[in-house]
Amino acid sequence: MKAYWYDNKPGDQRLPHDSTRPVTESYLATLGVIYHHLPSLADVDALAAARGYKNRDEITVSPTTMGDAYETKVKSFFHEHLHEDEEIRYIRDGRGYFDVRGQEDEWVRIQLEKDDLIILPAGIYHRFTVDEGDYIKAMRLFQEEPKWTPLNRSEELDENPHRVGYLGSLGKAAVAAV
Ligand code: KMT
Ligand code: NI
Repeated sequence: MKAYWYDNKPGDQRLPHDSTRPVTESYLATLGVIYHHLPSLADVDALAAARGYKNRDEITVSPTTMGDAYETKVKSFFHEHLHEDEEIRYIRDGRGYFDVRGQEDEWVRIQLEKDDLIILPAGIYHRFTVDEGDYIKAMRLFQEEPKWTPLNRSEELDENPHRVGYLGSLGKAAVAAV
């Protein structure tokens, strides 16, 4: 895992976009983003059990497995969105970037590779992309049935209770007074 401020420069989403300003794991924790390096699947099983996660699947994002749908998929993962549940991903192979919004709404880029596990809290705005290797295999963990509704960022969504609750957990004023 390596985290840094996104450079906001034009160019393909799969490029590193590394501003060379690092972001620490403890800063990520202030956003509610939890990272673990877990070389043993038994540790993932334990984490899943502790958090009440009963189900999982595996997705391979690559031109080989996705064919013509690949480029469209890669672009759709990169639309800024949130979920009403937390998102857990455990990387099995390849590499990718999860971008999350920092305290001041700037992008933080988190590079993940094999044995990296990330937990994104409900309500955090984020997006995902493969890197220039065009290949990642990831385990997706679910509490119940697979439920992946991405809610795209909008002013209306800023009022969503999960979004408001998330901002409240950061200790910021969630909704401006009218
Ligand atoms: C997500 O949440 O954007 C995905 O599931 C992308 C593939 S998992 C690395
Ligand atoms: Ni997501």
